[in-house]
Amino acid sequence: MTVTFVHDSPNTDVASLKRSIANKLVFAIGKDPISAQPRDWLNASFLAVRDRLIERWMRTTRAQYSQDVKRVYYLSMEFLIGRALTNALLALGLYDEVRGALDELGMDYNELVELEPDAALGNGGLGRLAACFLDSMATLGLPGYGYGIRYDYGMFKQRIIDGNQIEAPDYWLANGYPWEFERFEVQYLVRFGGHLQLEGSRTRWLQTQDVFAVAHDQIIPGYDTTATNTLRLWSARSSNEINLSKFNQGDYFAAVEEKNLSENVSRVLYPDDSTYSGKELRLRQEYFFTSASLQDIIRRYRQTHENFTRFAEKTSIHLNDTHPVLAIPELMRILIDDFEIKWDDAWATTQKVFSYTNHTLMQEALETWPVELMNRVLPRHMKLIFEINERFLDDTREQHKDDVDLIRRISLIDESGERRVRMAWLAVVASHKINGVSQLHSDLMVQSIFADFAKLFPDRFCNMTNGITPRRWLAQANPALAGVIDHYIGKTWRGNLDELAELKQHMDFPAFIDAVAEAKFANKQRLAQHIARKMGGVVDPHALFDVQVKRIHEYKRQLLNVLHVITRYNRIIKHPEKDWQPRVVIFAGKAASAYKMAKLVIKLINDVGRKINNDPAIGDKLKVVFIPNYGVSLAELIIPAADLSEQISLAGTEASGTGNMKFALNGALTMGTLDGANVEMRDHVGPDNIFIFGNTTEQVEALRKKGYNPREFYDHDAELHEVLNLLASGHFSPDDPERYRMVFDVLVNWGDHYQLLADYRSYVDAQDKVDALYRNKAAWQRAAVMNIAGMGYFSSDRTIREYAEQIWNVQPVKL
Ligand code: HBZ
Repeated sequence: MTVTFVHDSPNTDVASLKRSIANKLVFAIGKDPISAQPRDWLNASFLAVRDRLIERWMRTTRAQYSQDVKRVYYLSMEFLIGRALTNALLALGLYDEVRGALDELGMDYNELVELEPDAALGNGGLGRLAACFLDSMATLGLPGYGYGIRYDYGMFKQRIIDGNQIEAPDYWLANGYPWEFERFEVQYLVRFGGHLQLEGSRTRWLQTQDVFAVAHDQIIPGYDTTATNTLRLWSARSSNEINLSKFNQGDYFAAVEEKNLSENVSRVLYPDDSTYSGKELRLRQEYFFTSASLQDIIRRYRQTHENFTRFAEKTSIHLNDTHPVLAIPELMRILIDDFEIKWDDAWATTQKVFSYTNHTLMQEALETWPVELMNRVLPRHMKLIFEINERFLDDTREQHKDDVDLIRRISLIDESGERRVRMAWLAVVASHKINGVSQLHSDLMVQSIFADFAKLFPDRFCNMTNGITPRRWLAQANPALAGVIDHYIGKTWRGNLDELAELKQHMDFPAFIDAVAEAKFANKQRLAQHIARKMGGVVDPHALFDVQVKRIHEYKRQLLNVLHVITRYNRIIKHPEKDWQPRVVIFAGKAASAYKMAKLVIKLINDVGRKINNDPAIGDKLKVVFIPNYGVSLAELIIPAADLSEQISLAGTEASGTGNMKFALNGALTMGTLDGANVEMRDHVGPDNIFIFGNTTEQVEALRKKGYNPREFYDHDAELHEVLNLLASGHFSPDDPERYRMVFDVLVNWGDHYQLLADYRSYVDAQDKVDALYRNKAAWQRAAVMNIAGMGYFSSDRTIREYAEQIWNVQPVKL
């Protein structure tokens, strides 16, 4: 039977859209326009827009099936999507029309979009990268699926009270989320615990505690294409609604509690971005979504294939960091236990299917799970990992006789203390490709954490420099600048960011340079208004906006930025008569809730800000602002308004950074170390258009080797000495003079692990150069344009093309 379907109102003119939105309001939401609230209108708009994506979505899916395409599955614990409406409208080319329709309905688009929840199912760079990748896969027409967890509570909301970070839950689903389709019929049983029983050569996994994973789909529109992809997120549903025996025994609460407990697995995002949490619930989350995803992937494959001989040819599964690594033993389990495939065949398939991205070299971020915990929660998987390890070590022993030290180092099981499974090692052993996220990071990766493996499997390691989607990070976030660019080089840069290089041809036209400067100023006014409205502070948009927004972490060195701020403050106090370049130093970012030092840094920024902002001797020459609750939507507001972008991590610690790219694309100049992707950005924007300072990775390493003594810098740099003493004296914390004693100790007495004092002088000198250049408006604007024009390479479309060609071997679907 063929069913034909045609949308009642496929047209996309203002009048048709107006009718659609009104119809949705009445017939889908059930609200009388007379009493409808703005949120109802927003949801009605959502539904009207969604309708116009569905046909494309279905056509894409049908084409994928009929062409028997190879699919790529991006498994990620985090997707930091942000708001969806504007993005969808730009993808469909309906932005102006829907704005116009809402306008005629008496609704203000800008006010409505503020009501959309900011889907924050991620911590930071890793989660946002996944969201940019979804956008690029759809835009390139690649058959790509995102798989993750539909957390009830996303990244916590941050409030600043008395300068302290206070966390509040982010119940982003409170008002419903019309962008998703709940698929009650797509659910899989995910099992935990239990025990194993051998039946001949077969292993049975029995008496498990089970939970259902229920699919929730979001449409991922491609830009300027009918290709449309899916993000499938899993939500936990109790397998036995309530425990009937307990219920019958009269223990109603215990019965309901059990149901709640099993559903906890998709309750909340772990808000740590750099140290992994060894909690059992986290392990359960990891298995919950990888198991459901694997079952779904296999079900889809089996709809068109009878056996697994072509599985690897048709399937790529990408592991976004080690969080989904349990997918490896899960695939082995399904192939061996459920389909009775022989070990060697199952393993060959597994190795062809998986690839893995590493996002950090930091030891404390590398996941290891205790064998004891694994045995208890996932006994079958633990057994499979032991067997994978045994075979791998046997193979290696054959080639590297007697190197017991090597075997100890590369074993999937760390035996040095409590036995633990090394998840990154498992990812490396089972994947055909392993990539870092910038050239520097990929180089360091094979020299440091994966050095042994790089010798064993040199062909597996590669680099995929990160990128960002130009749709959200220029077209959507910065319509003012996007409009100027459109005027000079046309609109197609959205799909081909390399075209931005054409802007260089207009460099000598003052009208162009002025228009770029005017867009920047308008964005600064927009941000100044936000600061005034939300925080009551007044900042002058004519001042230089110096911005550091990202997670708060010692390696990112927000504290070095504060040392510069205090330096500047001291200088102004000493010479108030000088003609200082006014600056507004802006910070934003969340600290992991258990990270004491990061929280102290937030407090410090706020304390320093209070002191400086209220000092009449300082006036407008220097302001310090901490904007609360950083996230995707705030980034869209802040980044276009920046003149200077602070990317000042200790060389060798930031794998790539992606904020750095967003700022430069929006015309900010970078103040950066030679770390992560900053290195490649320097090559693309030109060394004269970026402020590079500080030690290189080699120098950092050399200093560490020879025995770094921060006190030498404290003793020999008078200005630094004064800054640190002022900090320790309680000058910024008269209510608690000892508050920053520890900060002083960390830097001067306890080894200054991230070498702030070693880079201080070169940082402050580079900041002086910033002031000098900013005074020369023409020269600054030229450099800003060189940044915009040089950023084509950092489109996530380029990154995804590289993944598709070099790792996944997938082609676009033909539409
Ligand atoms: O991934 C970041 C890197 O720090 C950054 O340099 C890079 O640009 C970005 C994208 O490749 N890493 C993270 O954001 N990591 C996490 O968010 C994280 C989350 C949970 C964890 C560990 C790390 O358990």
